[in-house]
Amino acid sequence: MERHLITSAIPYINGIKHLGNLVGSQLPADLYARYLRAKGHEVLFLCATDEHGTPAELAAAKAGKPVAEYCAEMHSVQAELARGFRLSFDHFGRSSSPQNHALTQHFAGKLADAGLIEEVSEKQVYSNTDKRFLPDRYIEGTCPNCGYDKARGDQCENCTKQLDPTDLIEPRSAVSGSTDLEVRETRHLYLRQSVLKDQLDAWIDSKSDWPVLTTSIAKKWLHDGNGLQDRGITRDLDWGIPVRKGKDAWPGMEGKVFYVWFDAPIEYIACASEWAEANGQDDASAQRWWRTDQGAEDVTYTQFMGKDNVPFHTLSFPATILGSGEPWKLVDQLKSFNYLNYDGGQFSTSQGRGIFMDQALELLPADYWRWWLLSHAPESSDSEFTWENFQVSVNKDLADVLGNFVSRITKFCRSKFGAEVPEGGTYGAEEEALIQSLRQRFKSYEEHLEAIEVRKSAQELRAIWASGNEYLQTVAPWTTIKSDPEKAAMQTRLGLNLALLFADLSAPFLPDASKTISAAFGNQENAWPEDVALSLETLAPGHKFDVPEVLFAKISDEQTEEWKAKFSGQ
Ligand code: B3M
Ligand code: ZN
Repeated sequence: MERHLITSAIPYINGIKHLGNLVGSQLPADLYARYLRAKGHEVLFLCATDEHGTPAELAAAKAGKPVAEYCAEMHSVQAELARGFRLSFDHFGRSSSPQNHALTQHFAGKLADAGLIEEVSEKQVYSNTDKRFLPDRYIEGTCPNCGYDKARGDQCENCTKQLDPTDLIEPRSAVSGSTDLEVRETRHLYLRQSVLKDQLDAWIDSKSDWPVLTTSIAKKWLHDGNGLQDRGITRDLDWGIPVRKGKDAWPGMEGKVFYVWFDAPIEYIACASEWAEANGQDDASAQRWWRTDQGAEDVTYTQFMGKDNVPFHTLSFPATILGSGEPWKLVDQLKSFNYLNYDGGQFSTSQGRGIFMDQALELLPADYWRWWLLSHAPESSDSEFTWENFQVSVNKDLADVLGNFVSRITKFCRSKFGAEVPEGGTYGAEEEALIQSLRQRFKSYEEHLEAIEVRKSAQELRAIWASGNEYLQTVAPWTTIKSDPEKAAMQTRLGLNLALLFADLSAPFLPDASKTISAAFGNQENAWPEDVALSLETLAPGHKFDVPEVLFAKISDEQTEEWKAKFSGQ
């Protein structure tokens, strides 16, 4: 049995996420977690809300609520939506937790002890209109790197470059739009990442199995221009984790908080402590996943994220961990995703363009979305959601292939042999050939899942379902029964077992449909096959079953048109 720690990038608290956010980290992480659990491995799958920094403050101000109250409410909303999409987190934590406060302050103290923190007097943009400093997202302007005119003070969304507010061309306040800005002196802590450059470089070089999308982004920030820059890790904000050196006050840093990107990845670790607490276990059970001196040496740690998050996970967070000098686990496998676009453009929260998690679940059950999103995951390049494509995918893959197979074989059996699995004779050439081909497909399905090749896994799963339909079509038990009822019974028995096998294999993608199918067969213990031929003998003759309810309804052209208009934004 292996031990797998899995984290998904933690979504910002500032509102409900769209489907592009979902497919960029949480959903593929869930697929992988479900697969590894099904294989019998020990898994700890963690996610949380990212509650600090300017996104949280700005959203709370917009909602007219105190920021702590806003965060608590949005956390519940996001947790509920995660359940709706069947995201199987072992814990969905909060970066504002007491555990993360303490751990973030602890890391800052360790980094200071190691001489990796520098106090810098720097120039920050101050808004005379708003009477405050404008860090990060409080300021917008044109990106000096690519010319995008809505770049934020912390990062350009368009080219992923990490920025400082003073880098922006034609800056304006995101609060008031004011351009009455001036530059003032303020003191901040900087993490001396540049000192760790060679260590980080060597560490990234040791990751020969990382996807190119990941390493190329990391290498770019290590070597382009002036190389790895030191990063400010404190801010002049009210909401956040107060700057302390471990448990001690930090003279000169009163009233300041840590930068959200400093404490957010530390929440991956703190979240394990939240999980332990929530489950009535002591903290040692959390450290068993994170500290290589306390049991985590055999843990494989995999992170999931969108490509814009890669620099923070390959450089900044590892710099925090390496710099602490303590034996925390570093990431082993880092799976990053490109962007999902929406119908010829981008998803846009402000323009209401695209589909958001709550709206999606109001239209259709989670499995429909999970299937489309995962089978079209933006892995090798950006991908695009269109309603036409969604309709085709649901109707063909889910309704015609998987749904139809299960309904056809169960209904046929009920009408010709009754409510129990029939006996029948032994396999013939067609059955042997089917098993042979399924063995091959199952092997490559597992290999793709193991390698977190999301689209390829989906394709292979679909091909497995399709081979069931092809088999039925070829052997046609409804014809065989006229001349050779024994043989038709055997074919039907195999068909019913195939339906159950499909349920087990589909569970990581389609947890609900998988349950519905297994329930029809009396809630067979969902077991990941060891061997395809053996699995196909799970349902013995005489085993009772029901015809499951319709698994997937087809999407009509009218619905497609209606939804397309509804979500186009204005
Ligand atoms: N909250 C950005 C995002 O939601 C950020 C990720 C933090 S991961 C530690 O894409
Ligand atoms: Zn840019």
